Amino acid sequence: MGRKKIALIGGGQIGGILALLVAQKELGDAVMLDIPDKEGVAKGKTLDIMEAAPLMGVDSNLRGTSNYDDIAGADVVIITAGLPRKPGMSREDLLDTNLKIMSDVAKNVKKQCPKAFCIIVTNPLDAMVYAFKKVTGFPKQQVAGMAGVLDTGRFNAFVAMELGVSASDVAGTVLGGHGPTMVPLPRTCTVGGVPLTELLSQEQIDGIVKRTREAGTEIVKLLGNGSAFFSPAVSAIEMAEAYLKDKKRILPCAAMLEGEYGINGYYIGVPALIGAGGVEKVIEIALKDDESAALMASLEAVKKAVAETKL
Ligand code: A3D
Repeated sequence: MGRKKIALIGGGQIGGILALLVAQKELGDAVMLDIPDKEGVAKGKTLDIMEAAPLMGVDSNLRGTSNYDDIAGADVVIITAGLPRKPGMSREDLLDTNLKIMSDVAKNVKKQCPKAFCIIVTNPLDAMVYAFKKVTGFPKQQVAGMAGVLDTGRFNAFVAMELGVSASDVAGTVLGGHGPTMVPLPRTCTVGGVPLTELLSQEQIDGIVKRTREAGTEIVKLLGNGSAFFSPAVSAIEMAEAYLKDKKRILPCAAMLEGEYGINGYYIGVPALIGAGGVEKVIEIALKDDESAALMASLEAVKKAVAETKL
């Protein structure tokens, strides 16, 4: 049994961190693919990491390319190809440009690695993962969007900061579309087994929910150019690792729903069981009326973006 092969489509800010994490965690060998104009960047970043491998004590071969033949037979494909936001832009402002890119990527991935577990990161997330699934025609288990892991990570980080405890002990969940309508669920969040609602006031919780919804925008404003890249890369790697190691992790991610949560035919953020079968199962949480209403409102935002793809 050889090493696993991980294709990284897009060698920008997130792509670079993904490559470093693949090597550091020895998940397999990585091929970073970018457009011909950026082939040098893909080759440069991967060579740079190869040269760090002996220092990190890890064995992973990485290379850069602009030729899709080089990703043939990949076990996992992580797609970050596309434009990121600039200050003042919504994720939906990226739709037209990124849809063209996503359609092209999807056709090539279908041809080169029809069995790969595919993780979409490109924004607007819920519409891009929908488009990728439509264009490839891959089974729903094989295609997931990365957003919930990150949105939940952000929520958990803010809770940990507020309480002064380890973020590892915070277990929150965020549902819904990846945007300002997302639905953090403080009611189900626990900290070391204690319900969050017993540890923080409603006002503090409301503040954390609001900050979580706007967390991506907060980073876009601070950076001034481009969007978050460390945490999105870590989040996508969690999903890839759950698949490659058959970990059966329950990770919030954009999954294709067929009746779960009363939603049919859309990708939206829900807790999903990820193992060797890809998205093996969607976990349903019994929602309170207000939570359910918030999820439906988020679905409307997702539907609007999906309608714009005309797929
Ligand atoms: P960036 O650093 O610009 O990298 C994108 C890369 O994609 C560039 O190197 C481009 O050259 C490359 N690219 C463009 N077209 C193609 C193509 N046809 N084939 C292959 N590569 C191509 O952006 P980034 O890495 O910061 O962000 C990538 C995407 O992730 C953006 O759409 C962001 O909005 C999105 N993003 C999503 C989240 C989520 O939580 C869902 C978080 C942060 C960023």
